[in-house]
Amino acid sequence: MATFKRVLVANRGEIALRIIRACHEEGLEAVAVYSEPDRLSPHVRAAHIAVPIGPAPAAESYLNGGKLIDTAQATGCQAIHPGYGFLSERAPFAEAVAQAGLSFVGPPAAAIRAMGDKTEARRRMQAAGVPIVPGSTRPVADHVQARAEASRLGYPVLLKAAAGGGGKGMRLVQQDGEIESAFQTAQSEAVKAFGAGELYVEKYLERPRHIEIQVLADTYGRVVALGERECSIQRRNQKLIEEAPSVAVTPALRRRLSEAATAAAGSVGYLGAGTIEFLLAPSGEFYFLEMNTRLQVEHPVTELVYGVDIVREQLRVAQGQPLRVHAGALQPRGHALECRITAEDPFNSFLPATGVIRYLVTPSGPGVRWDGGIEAGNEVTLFYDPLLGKLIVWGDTRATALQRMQRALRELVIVGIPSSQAFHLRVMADPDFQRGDFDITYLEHAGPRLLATGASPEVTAPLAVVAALLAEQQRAAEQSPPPTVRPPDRQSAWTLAARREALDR
Ligand code: MV4
Repeated sequence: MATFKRVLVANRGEIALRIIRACHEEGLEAVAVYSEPDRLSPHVRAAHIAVPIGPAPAAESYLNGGKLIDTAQATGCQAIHPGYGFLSERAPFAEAVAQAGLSFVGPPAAAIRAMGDKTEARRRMQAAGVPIVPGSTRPVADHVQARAEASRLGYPVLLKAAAGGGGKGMRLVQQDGEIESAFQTAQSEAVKAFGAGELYVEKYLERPRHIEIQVLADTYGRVVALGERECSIQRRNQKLIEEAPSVAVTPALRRRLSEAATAAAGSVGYLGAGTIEFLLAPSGEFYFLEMNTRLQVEHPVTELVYGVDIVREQLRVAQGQPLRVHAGALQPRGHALECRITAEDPFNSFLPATGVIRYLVTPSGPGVRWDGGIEAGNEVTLFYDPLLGKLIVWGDTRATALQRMQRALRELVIVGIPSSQAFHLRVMADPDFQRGDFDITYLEHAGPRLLATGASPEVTAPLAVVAALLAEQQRAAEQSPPPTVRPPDRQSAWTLAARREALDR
């Protein structure tokens, strides 16, 4: 398998920048792509070459597979890294990349396909000896079959879309009388969302935790598990806070989860980085939920406690190199927490916010990592997900990490649009969260209590406001240009030469 010289990063925001940095550390050049509103984004300037790919709507830019493949070929790339979201879990795209003579930095298309079909995934897991949630392993044909399955399992049950995932098209059914109408609703939702109406039935687990296992697999037959991430702190299927390790996972349970996860990945011929999601019941039993066949948003907490650069490992595996992870050394060290800082107003039902970032101070110092994709002058629109950046901390213990996260959250200054920052501070100060006493229903229950006092000056501290005003005034007084560099509008030979020169110096 050939080694790469140049990789096209088919994504935007923080993950594009994260991948470009990994490319540089691996000695590879990166090609960025950007839509019109992203022309001033940091990922554009971080790359060796940046290519405009279209207007704001993702369908005309970051989801345009043909254009991305053409761009990779035109710029002399050997590979495409899809990041997360967008084209990352589309088997036809992975196939088209290979067809074009390029490497896809991700699993084989067959593995994406097997895990994307949720009932096929359940059958495969069952065959591999991985525990699955009790329920059907084939789609049910109609509400009559669904009812038969439900009475076998006992209520409550969940109707799930076979083509679904991530909670879309899911319906909770509490009793027999509700199943016919629930079936119709779930089916039409599934058709709308995925273009396929097949549904299956699962026993509904009450108050579980969401635990996922990071795996890495190489072309030499090695599959390793990098422990768990605790992802129970979520709201409407959007994770807000993740951590590693989980307070609910003992070393013995970690071994069992890891064994199940490596069996799962091995059984579909997985390659690169992937994540097996489990529900951990209060009883201590765990069940396979689904596999995410991509790099995940929350990968950094695993990196910090295992000392592994997951994106560099992806790039190694894609070049046919062996994993640099040593099984004997796979012990979690210390504790990591991640807060997703989103452009959403927690005091207004988490309404997505838009506007221009006027002033930004990102946290740093001991044990702090900021994986961001925006800077002052950038505009936040509704075209893409609301993630502004991830604040990740490491500490020798969970208590240290919690203190450090609070310190780092107080250092963060975002002026121009509301963000989830203040909400994170309240979660960090919550006794239930501090004790580790939570499950997937935590925010549903604790959210209202945490938000009861309304917006307060805890983050809109007077000093930060003054700093922002001073910076604005100074800029105006000096008539200086805004602190952004204009990206190349066109890829002229001059632009490309200048970029290469700058790198060679
Ligand atoms: C479940 C469940 C309870 N029982 N399945 C939500 C997202 C999708 N990946 C699967 N989900 C769930 N499936 C059974 N049989 C509860 C959820 C669930 C959930 C899972 C993980 C993290 C957050 C969640 C929030 C609500 C529901």
